[in-house]
Amino acid sequence: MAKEKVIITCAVTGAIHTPTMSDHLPVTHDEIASQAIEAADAGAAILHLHTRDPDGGRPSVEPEHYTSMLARVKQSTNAVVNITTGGAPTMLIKERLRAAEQFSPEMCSLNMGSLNFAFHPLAARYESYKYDWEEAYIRGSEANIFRNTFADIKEAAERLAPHNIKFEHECYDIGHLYNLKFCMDIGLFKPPVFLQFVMGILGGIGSDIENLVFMKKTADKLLGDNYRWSVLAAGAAQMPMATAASQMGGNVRVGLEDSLFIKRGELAVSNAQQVEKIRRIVEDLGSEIATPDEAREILDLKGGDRVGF
Ligand code: KMH
Ligand code: ZN
Repeated sequence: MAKEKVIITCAVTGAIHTPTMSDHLPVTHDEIASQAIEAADAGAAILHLHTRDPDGGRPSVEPEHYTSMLARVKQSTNAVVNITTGGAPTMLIKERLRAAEQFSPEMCSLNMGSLNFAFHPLAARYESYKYDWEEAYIRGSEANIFRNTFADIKEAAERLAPHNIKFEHECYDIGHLYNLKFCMDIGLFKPPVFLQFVMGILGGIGSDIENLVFMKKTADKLLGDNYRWSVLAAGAAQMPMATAASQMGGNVRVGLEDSLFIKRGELAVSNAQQVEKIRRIVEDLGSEIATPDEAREILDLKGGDRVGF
């Protein structure tokens, strides 16, 4: 069988990092759109998008905070838009689904279990903050439960079913693969499903090759041929784990949502820089990257002409 092309997802801005942590983190809707478009131009077939309150950069799930950037992204790229339903670990599913419901994208994320989603150790790196909400947000993550119960997952599946959206099933630990299998068995999701193995979040599975192999083997055991997969690793493991995934038949996710760095001790200047780097690695190692239309075919997506924005 011919080797399938590697799909690069870029997660442009998200809930872990705050404006203090990097001046290159896009915060306003114009900045998010511009970086998303550059990332697509660099080779990202899928753009995983969160939004922020442009006034201060707090993570937001307000549909009105998506409108202008979705319009710009659609006008300027053919990339697949994937809207988060994770929002931030402080938010509940009811509000987290509103943007996906309103804009009916080709894809959206879906978190496959509850966990302690924590990033409070980052507070030790900063003495002052740009905005008054940031320190409490980071330190408060020590008490976060990122709630994704079976009832929440069912609510997402049922509310979004009319939209024919393909989920990026985010699995932060082995148990989440079993949760997905259970949900497939009761008819919430039809194969082939798309899995994102999320590694290195404090509260989830650690980033190493043994764990990646274990996740892949468990997914094989539970799902057989009925899935495609990708890896995102938070922080320093982002590129190493993406490289490994690309060599194991998987796909990759990079972006400032999950790591602010381009290499040890050096901040990435943009999302596109991370996309360029993983693209270079993948191509140097003999694989090809998928265009957005090839990603649509591989993942059986509804098409960019059937979205609601
Ligand atoms: N940044 C990831 C570790 C979501 O958007 O649904 C978590 C995430 C969740 O991507
Ligand atoms: Zn996300």
